[in-house]
Amino acid sequence: MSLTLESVRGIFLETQAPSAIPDILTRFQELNLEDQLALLWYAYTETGRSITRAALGAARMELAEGLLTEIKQMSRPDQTQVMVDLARRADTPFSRTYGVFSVNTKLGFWYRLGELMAQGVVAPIPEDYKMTPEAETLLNRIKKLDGGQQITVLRNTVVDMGYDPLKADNAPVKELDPKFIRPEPAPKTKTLEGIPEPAVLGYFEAMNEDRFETAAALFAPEGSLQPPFQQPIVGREGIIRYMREEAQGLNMLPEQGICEVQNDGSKQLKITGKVQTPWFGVNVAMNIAWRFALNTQGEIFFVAIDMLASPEELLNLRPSK
Ligand code: 45D
Repeated sequence: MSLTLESVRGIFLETQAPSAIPDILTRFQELNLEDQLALLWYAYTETGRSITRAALGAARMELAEGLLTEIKQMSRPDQTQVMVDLARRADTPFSRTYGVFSVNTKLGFWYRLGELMAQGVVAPIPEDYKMTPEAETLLNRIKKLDGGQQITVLRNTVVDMGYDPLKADNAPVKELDPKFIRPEPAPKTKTLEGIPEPAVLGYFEAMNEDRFETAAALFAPEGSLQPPFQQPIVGREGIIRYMREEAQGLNMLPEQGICEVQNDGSKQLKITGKVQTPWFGVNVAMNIAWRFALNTQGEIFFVAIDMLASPEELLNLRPSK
């Protein structure tokens, strides 16, 4: 029997609790725009996760500088309007420029803007701003998440902002942006007990060095990668493009795993561990599971990357009988 995407997407899924993040993101979109910005601001400033300076240097901010200069010269109401336009994905010149930035440049832009708001150079969220009860409830839910999930909420909302005419047509990710430079080398991938699979170990090793072609070559030609809360990306080319955009500078720290050989000789593995983003470095560890299906040639036919709800889940490798 040959592997199909449908047959492998659900492997080990019963060992994981559903994540709260998709629902939080849906409810966030239902808030009014002022609430959206205020809630993110409080989630960003009050959760006390600090961005590392090294990451900002690595993000190469030339592209964002233009917009930051422009925004500094505006009146306060216009500054607020620009932020609202970004949040509502309005088709304005400003939102279009932002919309085609890479993920890392978008994050860097908001990071600098946040600094300018804190300094009073750019209009802050008014001190007496009162969020609606819906926004309050959502903020409290976000505060209860662990650090890795909190920054995921921030990231996903920021990435969604702005107007991208290409995205509307489902065009592939563009490669306009400079490379995000890894601030420091990743820790060496250690061997994983009970996981002798070269494709899996090679995957972590290559990802930790940003060698995405090498990582993608470990996939079957029809292989796919399913990022957290997203549909699978099928084929090596698409996987490479995705990784260039989303995986630069990540530290992958797999800790444990299991490997189950199927009757047809294919394999299913679940590996759990931590992932660090260069933005927060060692300050935030994301608890992650990789669910791999390898074909009989030992190639990666499928890997899902899941954000776990709690550190306890790192040890849930087998379904409870
Ligand atoms: O004024 O194996 C606000 C893959 C609003 C690849 C703001 C992966 C208002 C394969 C916006 C709040 C990639 C899938 C200001 C693995 C306001 C693979 C500012 C997984 C000022 C493992 C907000 C990788 C700011 C993962 C500055 C899971 C917010 C990576 C900044 C996850 C937020 C990375 C930042 C994450 C968030 C990075 C910098 C979650 C960064 C998050």
